[in-house]
Amino acid sequence: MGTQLEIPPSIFEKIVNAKVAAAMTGAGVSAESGVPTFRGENGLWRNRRPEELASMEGFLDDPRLVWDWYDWRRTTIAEINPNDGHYALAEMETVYDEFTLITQNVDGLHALAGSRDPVEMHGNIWHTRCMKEGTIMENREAPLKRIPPLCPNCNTMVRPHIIWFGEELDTDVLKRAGEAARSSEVFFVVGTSSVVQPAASLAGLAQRNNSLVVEVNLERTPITDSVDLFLQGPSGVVLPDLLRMICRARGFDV
Ligand code: BJW
Repeated sequence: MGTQLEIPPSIFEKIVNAKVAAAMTGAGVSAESGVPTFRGENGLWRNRRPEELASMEGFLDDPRLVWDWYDWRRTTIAEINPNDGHYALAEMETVYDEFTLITQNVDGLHALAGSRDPVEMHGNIWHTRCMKEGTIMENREAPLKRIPPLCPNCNTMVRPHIIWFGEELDTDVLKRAGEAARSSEVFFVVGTSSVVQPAASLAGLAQRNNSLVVEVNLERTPITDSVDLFLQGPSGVVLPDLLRMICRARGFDV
């Protein structure tokens, strides 16, 4: 059992009565499962910043190093499970008439927790893309037998099917995320530092379209001053508490 969150009644009423909601998550939601965040204390890898590793320049400069980083992350993620925050977000799909889960995370944990069709803005760590043919394939080998891995069709090196810095996001993915933010009555922003664009702009987009924006984070972020409600704490505790409160107010079994 968690604690009762302090939420002003007028805001809670909107959260409870909304029919259409969406959530945008970042690395913080997976932190309690054991996935390191990007910009926290353990955000560096071999003294390199994520920006140096997650870019085409970094990859072309040293594909083996970048693949080593992804192999380490894949091997870590393969061993871990979703946490209560992921499960609470999956449950939100049964609470609201429409609920879209948008994530910047590439770890696939939302789908594992039961979110039906997460909008993965930055791709998925279990997908590779051939550098020559552009073929996208699922590859769950962890650790990889060969680094860098090769395309089974043409033997060319593959890259992680992930959006790196300076790369355009997939148009359809961006459209889905934008529509979900625009049409939401409540927009939850969970466990993200809200510094990476265009994901960081979705909260503002939702707010300009009269959505109530609720941020859940351990710390304040650049958007905290402009959100309607800031719930400070670990998402694995805050989200189940919030879900319980919403369900109680709606008369659902909890
Ligand atoms: C907890 C918690 C707990 C911890 N409970 N909370 C406009 C202005 C300026 C720059 C740009 C701009 N538009 C585009 C750019 C450039 C760039 C960008 O945004 N740069 C900024 C850094 C300034 N964006 C891009 O390049 C994007 N492409 C693009 O826009 O194309 C068009 C274009 C190109 C060039 C110029 C202009 C336009 C692509 C961005 C791709 C990001 N890719 C990455 C890495 C690849 C994925 C991978 O390998 O995994 O995605 S970067 C990295 O950051 C990763 C993440 O998805 C992303 C966001 O990080 P996130 O999730 O917020 O994690 P953290 O670590 O930062 O924060 C964790 C948070 O959780 C913290 O707040 C903690 O407090 C909290 N927390 N534990 C709750 N238990």
